[in-house]
Amino acid sequence: MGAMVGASIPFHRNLPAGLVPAAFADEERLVGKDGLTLLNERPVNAETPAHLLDDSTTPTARHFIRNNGIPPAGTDADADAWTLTVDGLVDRPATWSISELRARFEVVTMALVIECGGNGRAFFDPPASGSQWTYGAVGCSRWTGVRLEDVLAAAGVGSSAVYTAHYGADTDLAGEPGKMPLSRGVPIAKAMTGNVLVAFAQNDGPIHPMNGAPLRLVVPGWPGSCSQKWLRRIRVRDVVHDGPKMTGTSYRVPRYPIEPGERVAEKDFRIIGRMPVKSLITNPANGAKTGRTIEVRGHAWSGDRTVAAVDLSHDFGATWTRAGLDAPVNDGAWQDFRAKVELPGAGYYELWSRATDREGAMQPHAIDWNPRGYLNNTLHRVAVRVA
Ligand SMILES: Nc1nc2c(c(=O)[nH]1)N[C@H]1C(S)=C(S)[C@@H](COP(=O)(O)O)O[C@H]1N2
Ligand SMILES: [Mo]
Repeated sequence: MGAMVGASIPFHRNLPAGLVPAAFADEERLVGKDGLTLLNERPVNAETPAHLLDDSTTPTARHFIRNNGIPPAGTDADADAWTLTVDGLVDRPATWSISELRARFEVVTMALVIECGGNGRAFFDPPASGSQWTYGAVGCSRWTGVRLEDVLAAAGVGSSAVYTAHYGADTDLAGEPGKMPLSRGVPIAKAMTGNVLVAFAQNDGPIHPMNGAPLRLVVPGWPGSCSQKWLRRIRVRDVVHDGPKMTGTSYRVPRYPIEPGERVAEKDFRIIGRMPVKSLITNPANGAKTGRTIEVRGHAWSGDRTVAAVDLSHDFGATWTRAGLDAPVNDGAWQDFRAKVELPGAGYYELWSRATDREGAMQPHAIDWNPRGYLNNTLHRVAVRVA
């Protein structure tokens, strides 16, 4: 509880079991978060302004929050008793505590991008319903945990296995018992990638309660919804998982290009796999008053791929300059870019960033419109004024 309110609680022994500290009522469970913009209160959805994502590693306090239901309460107290069950099409179903996971499997730390499939939805025209994320439903924290690959191998994945199914401890918004707000999964091949983690630490500290403490999946490069928080169970299935938010048009896009606003039959949707190439300018902040010389900084990423180049423009795309781009610190991390930009004189400018990945995929200028507002990877634009 102390971690959640951001201070020790001298009278903690007097706290009645199940009492929700008043701090949460005021701050809508953004305790321990810094500068996030609250989009929805129930469930809590909060994004990070782009300029607060300037660090190479996203601090825990600045990792966005995307909840589909009501998070379990008091998970910090439960951490010792928390277990993960692996069952379904496995030879040796098992239940492990977090300390057993630590002892049994190699513990690794990796910087991994989690981006909500609906990041950028706010810019859809006609609008798409759902949380109106602008740019900040993305983060790249350092996650410590064990590889899902190792966990599944220990359980022995059956030859007819097709998909994983992820279950968390959060509950339905309406409070209906046994009803889950979200349960997604990934193809076995993706689950067996070495950077998919069952994580129990974030940035060398505890996972923030709203980011899935004490145990969560981190599936970099795919929609954030694959990264089940408050993880309790992984079931291996011989069919594509059909849990809440796996079916219908959830996290799905049309199989073919459509016109904005066009209606598409449900059978013509496909499940989103890897996320597209994208970049984010984190310095300067949008709307900043600057001098003529600016250091432009940011990050670029592309699901399951590395980024090959980031180009910047300050003249609405007439000319482009290549930015300096770092290699990812590990597979699944975003890549930092930076460039010195000289603006010719006083006035209004826009800085545009455009990433291109190793396969030649480049960020587009216009949104590839889809009914649910997913995968907006248009280039990032930041306005600056020079006095
Ligand atoms: N149990 C559970 N896991 C979940 C969710 C949820 O509602 N419940 N939301 C998912 C979605 S849609 C996203 S984008 C990521 C966001 O992770 P974060 O809140 O740690 O940023 O968590 C995913 N994992
Ligand atoms: Mo999401």
